[in-house]
Amino acid sequence: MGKFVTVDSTIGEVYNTPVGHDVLKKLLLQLGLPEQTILNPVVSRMRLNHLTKIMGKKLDAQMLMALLHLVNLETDTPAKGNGKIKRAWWKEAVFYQIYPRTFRDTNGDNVGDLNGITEKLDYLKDLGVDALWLSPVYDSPNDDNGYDIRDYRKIMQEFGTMRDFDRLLNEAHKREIKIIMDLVVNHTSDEHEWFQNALNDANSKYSDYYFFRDKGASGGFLPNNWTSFFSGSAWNEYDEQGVYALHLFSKKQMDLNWDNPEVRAEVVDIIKFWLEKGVDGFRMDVMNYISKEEGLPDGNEAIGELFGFTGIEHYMYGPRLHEYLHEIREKAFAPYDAFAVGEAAGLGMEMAKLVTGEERREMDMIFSFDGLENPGKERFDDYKYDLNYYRDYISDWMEHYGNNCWMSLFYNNHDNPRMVSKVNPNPAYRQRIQTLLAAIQLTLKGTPFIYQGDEMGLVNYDFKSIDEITDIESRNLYRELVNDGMTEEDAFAKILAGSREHARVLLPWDDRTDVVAEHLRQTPDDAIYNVYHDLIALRKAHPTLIYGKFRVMNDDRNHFTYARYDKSETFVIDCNLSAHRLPSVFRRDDFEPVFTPAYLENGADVLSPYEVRIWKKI
Ligand code: ISL
Ligand code: CA
Repeated sequence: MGKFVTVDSTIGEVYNTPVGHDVLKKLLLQLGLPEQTILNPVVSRMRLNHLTKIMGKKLDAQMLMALLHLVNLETDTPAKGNGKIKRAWWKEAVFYQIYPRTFRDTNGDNVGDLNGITEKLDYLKDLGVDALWLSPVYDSPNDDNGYDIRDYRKIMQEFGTMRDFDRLLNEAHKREIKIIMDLVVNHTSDEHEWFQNALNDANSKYSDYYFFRDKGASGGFLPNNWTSFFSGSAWNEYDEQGVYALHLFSKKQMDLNWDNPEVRAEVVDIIKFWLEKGVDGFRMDVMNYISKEEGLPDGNEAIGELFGFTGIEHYMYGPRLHEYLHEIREKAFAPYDAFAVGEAAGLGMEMAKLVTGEERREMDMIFSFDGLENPGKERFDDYKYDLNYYRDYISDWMEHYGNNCWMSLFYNNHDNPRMVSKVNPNPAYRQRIQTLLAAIQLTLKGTPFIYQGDEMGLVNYDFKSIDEITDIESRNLYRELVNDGMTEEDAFAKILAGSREHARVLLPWDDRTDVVAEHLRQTPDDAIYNVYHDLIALRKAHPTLIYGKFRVMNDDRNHFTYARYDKSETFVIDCNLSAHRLPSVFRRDDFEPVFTPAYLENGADVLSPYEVRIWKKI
């Protein structure tokens, strides 16, 4: 049992609870303060309200209360996790995320399609990929590119037919490639028949599938102050019906009420429908937002300001989250032995342990996002990402996540600009940085998720105007910034820094040869394909790189050296995290290099910019 904390508890006591730990860490991260700020023994013995002194006026008494409430809702503590790691296919697999809309178009309408994925299965197999995660392919009006689902049992027309899907699945399985689907069930499209029924008939059972509030009941005021991730209030007004309905995302993505057991039963049915077809698992969209605090109370304004979204403390680790995840695990995933990875923006490591600890039977894995931005930075900030932070972040998870948990490893997805560009936009370093990122990703403990185009070394796209950007998040934010008085130029610059559109540009397949794998192998600039190919092969040939222990060997700034080892083998990965030459390298006579990118300055006792070398003990 966790310990009950109050305002009289010490900072240390709060930090020792799983939620207190993660929330305090997140606060520090958001403010760009080092963890040492509160780990310091003097500070840690101080009462909680001392935090307001450390963190400044950003943190008020009400915010502390909100924090304590969250901390006390969690009564469990994570298991130690010092047993043996259990083997599983999804721990050994290399995943590849496909954003179907921009992966591969086969009928000339410039929209990727299912047949395009089928066509590239051999390419993916050659690369060494074992499993695909498909972003949503279901019927959708595309307000948020398929993350607004109208019919969970139908394929999006632009992408093809159910027959195309069956063929894709079948062809993938023939090549021993697994497929996981995107399970978007925090919300449905407003065009889903459940929502339409609910809206048009207040007495329908579907009214309780969503969060409706009578306008009369709130005297015409919005039911609460929550804001949407895509700008503005989280409430839609329906004048004709005299109601409000909740949407954490776009105005056409209506939040489902998971407290209604019928909703959960529908979700179980949807999962089973696809598992019956033979899919191998799911990536669960905004998994940690499904349970909302009863009564949907107002969010704390200071928290809202700090994180950019008001109300988030009432659903990002909701009171019944564990219960719901456990329920769908037992009722839907487990009978099919299906795999489930949850998208969990905002969860820190201790919360993650409580969601992924294997003995708890909730999710197999989550995507944690705290590694994607530097402390004090947000996605839409224009800055150079310092990889020293990634080193610290990853080392922490490698060392403390526990053997009963397993992490996902990724830098990119459909919601983020390309990491290479963020680290250093200088094209001269593109190949080196991508190689470095690939080498780290493919030699750590965890499951690598390659995002489409990583293996082509894709960087951010040079959009010239807001008109070229279709993504709803970017467009809404742009409008909001301009409405708030920012110049169009500045607003566009901000959008460019963080837009998801960078990751959603049609992949540049070479249609002259159309044998892209072949093509990539031949053109020198596409050496990155070979880097991924060779690193995946190396990982597969040496289970030590998957299951082995991890140890950091070097603490110097910009110089990240770590070992992966077990009884039979030892690898050392030596990285230069910067654009400067490093005057030292790992070198020992009983080690041989097993990965040497083409640009390696042979024999030099220097690591060139962003250079990575992998050594193996002889
Ligand atoms: O919490 C956040 C703050 O920026 C976001 O990262 C949020 O968790 C994320 O945008 C959720 O993403 C997922 O759900 C969205 C969809 O637009 C994304 O593409 C999807 O990955 C709504 O379904
Ligand atoms: Ca097409």
